[in-house]
Amino acid sequence: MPGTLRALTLAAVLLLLCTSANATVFVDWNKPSGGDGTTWATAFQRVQDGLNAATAPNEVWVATGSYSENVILRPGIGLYGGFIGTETIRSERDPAGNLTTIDGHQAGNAVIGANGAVIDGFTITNGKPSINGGGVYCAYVSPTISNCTIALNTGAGVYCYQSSPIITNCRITENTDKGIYCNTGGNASVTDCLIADNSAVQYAGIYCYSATPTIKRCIITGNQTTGTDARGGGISFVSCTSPITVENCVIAGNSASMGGGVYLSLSSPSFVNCTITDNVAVSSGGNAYLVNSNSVFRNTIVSYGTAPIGGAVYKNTSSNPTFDHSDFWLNGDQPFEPTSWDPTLGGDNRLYNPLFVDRASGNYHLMSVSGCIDAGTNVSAPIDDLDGNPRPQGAGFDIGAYEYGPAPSLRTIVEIKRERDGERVAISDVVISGAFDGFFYIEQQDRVAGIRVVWPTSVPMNHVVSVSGFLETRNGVERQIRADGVTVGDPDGIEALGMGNRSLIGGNFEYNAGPPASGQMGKVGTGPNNIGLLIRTWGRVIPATASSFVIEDGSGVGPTVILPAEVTPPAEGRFVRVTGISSIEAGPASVILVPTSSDVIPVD
Ligand SMILES: [Ca+2]
Repeated sequence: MPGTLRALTLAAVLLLLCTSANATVFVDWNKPSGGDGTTWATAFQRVQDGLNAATAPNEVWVATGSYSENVILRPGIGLYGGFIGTETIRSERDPAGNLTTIDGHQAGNAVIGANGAVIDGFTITNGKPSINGGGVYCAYVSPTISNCTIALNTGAGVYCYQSSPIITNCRITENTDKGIYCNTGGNASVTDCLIADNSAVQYAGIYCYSATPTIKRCIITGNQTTGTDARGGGISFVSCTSPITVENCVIAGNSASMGGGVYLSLSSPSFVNCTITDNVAVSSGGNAYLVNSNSVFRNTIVSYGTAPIGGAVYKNTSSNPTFDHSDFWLNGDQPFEPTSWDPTLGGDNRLYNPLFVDRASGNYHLMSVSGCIDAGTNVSAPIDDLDGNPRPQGAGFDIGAYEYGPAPSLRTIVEIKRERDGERVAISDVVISGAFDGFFYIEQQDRVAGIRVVWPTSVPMNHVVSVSGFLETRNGVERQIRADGVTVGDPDGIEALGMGNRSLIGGNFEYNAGPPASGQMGKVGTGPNNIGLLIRTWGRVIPATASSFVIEDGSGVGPTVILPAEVTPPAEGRFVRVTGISSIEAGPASVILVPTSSDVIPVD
């Protein structure tokens, strides 16, 4: 080979090496076929083509869309979804907004793992393996699976055999044969995941057989077995002999025949700062069922379990579990089996109502008045909680998955309404403008904004108050705070804001339907939003029901006035002055909530 040609060939080889060593590979189903994957414009159409063209440690970026493929990851290569298809740096992507789906189209596992591979930002669905697997299949490999939704696979969400994947910040839901299955060996790490509504003949949510996983900050809920005499609704360990810790987890609302929440056999994992609640067993062990297990349950709430035998815990005679600084509450008529066994004795255990913020909707944070606050031990306690907030707060470690602590201090209700549903908020120095059964309204002293507060205990009208709690949207329309703490201060009044009926509700206030929602829904383009404010209006009475009427002021808009239980509406045609809270029902329909009988006064 002549010298010049040899030099040129060498240069070409070097150029090729440099290109492949640094290049991201692009995939976008919506680009013309025949692309080489080197730019978004010339992207591959298929994920697997992108993976096959990549060289470790290159990354493969995939644009939003649904890819009907059965993807085989490659060692050391990161596969990232959630791109719109124009980004130049990875942090510009938005996996939640730009859904990127690998659809296994019932033709095998949706994804097969590889050592050192990353899959991040995908929805992984519709996998159906011939034997084991489902969404993601790992055998002797340990990929990282992060920021993924692994849902509706026929089979397991993630199946591991002799594998140690890192699974973090994933939603693993509605798979037909377990959420996560760790089979025979491996040290899987499962953190910050939701494992919900998965089913299986038995062992539905997470099932570990002869494996040593670490499970932290997970919510395991709504998983259920479908077989007869089936074991393990939420999380199950069988023949797992090495030390295992389950930490800062909520295990709630799962069901099975035996062990609705937790099933242990020849396994003794430690449960630290967990909330095991509302689990159901058809035959025995509502919250937990132990066979030959010596588990330690520390700083853990065991509540509201349901089973004919052992609503809280069933154990066989060869099991010697320890409950330490844990709380038991309302686990049915026969909480423990055998009945001669009482794990609440010793160990500084409690029999407190944990006072969850909203058990009905699965919000298992503690109210400020819960006895579980500061009642835990610091022994082997975690440094954070399920939300990732630092422990301890206050005088000591709390019992349960959530540590009660100070909420971020927001200055005004206006600022609070800008926050999203689920956010924990706090406000002080506001006035109770209306008190009702099970809820009240607070208003800023400057009368610019008010908001509904859900709180089970009655509070006095016209007092200063401090509130902390979680933002929600009631009936999909009205923002409210589901309070976890309320402190009433000195008396102080607030004047109602007079307005015509047509001004009620007002326009949208920085409204975003979400989820999670933020701002406040209103009417389109009709002035300042006044939902939550104490208002005053006038008009003629049109009877509606025994405890409400419509008030008509000639504007053609008639809000419904809802009266206190003991008050009957004024006679038809009377002209009245009404003082109450501007509220909203689904529709949206304007509603005025009247706190007291003296707030409706005839003026004709
Ligand atoms: Ca504490």
